[in-house]
Amino acid sequence: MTTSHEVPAEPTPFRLVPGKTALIVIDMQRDFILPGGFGESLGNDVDQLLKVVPPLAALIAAARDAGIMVIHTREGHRPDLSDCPPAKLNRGAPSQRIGDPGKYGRILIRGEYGHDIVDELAPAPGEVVIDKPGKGAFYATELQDVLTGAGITQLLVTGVTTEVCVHTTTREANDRGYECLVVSDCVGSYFPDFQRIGLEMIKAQGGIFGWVADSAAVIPALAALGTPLSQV
Ligand code: C5J
Repeated sequence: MTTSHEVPAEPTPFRLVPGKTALIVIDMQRDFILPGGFGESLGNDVDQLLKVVPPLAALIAAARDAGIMVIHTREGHRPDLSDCPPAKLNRGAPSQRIGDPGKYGRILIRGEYGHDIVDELAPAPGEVVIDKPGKGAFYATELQDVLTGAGITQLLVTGVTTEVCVHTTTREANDRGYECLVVSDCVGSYFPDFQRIGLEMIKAQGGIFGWVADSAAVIPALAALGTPLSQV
């Protein structure tokens, strides 16, 4: 077992700070991920997102074992759509818009089956679940208060989709002063090109808004968080 808190990340190693790190799991919702759901109805290849589930389940388990805070987010809206601006609502194919009936209930509506997180990644009792009406996890949510209250300064960022909600959240977290390590095999895009370029954009220019490493690099460092610093 490694005894280093340091993740071999790009563009530079990323040192986990005990007690300061949280894992954020963005929008691993049935509407985006499951076959026959909203994402697939838009013509997307959901296999690109489904393949994120096993490594992410392993990362979440490692975070829980290490005592790391795990935060989940869900993109969605009130049943009356009062928190969904027309600019967002009136987009996409008619009859497949937010609030319309889909295979897993009304699309991206809070309380519907499709809005909730896939069974394999279900939040554990006591874990924070942030309901967000936008792409970013800070907009119109309590996320900043949660992180401040817990003394968090670093985020391990995971979830879907890489170029949309993962990017929006990571960019804003970076602006708010958080060090963000995006876990490459635990984020997913429907589009392989966007996945590749999305990850490159994060770590370009000396890590313009974060670091990137895969879960095989992160999990040993998480395990080491349970090791006294004197042995690291
Ligand atoms: C999108 C998301 N892609 N969670 N949402 O609309 O990235």
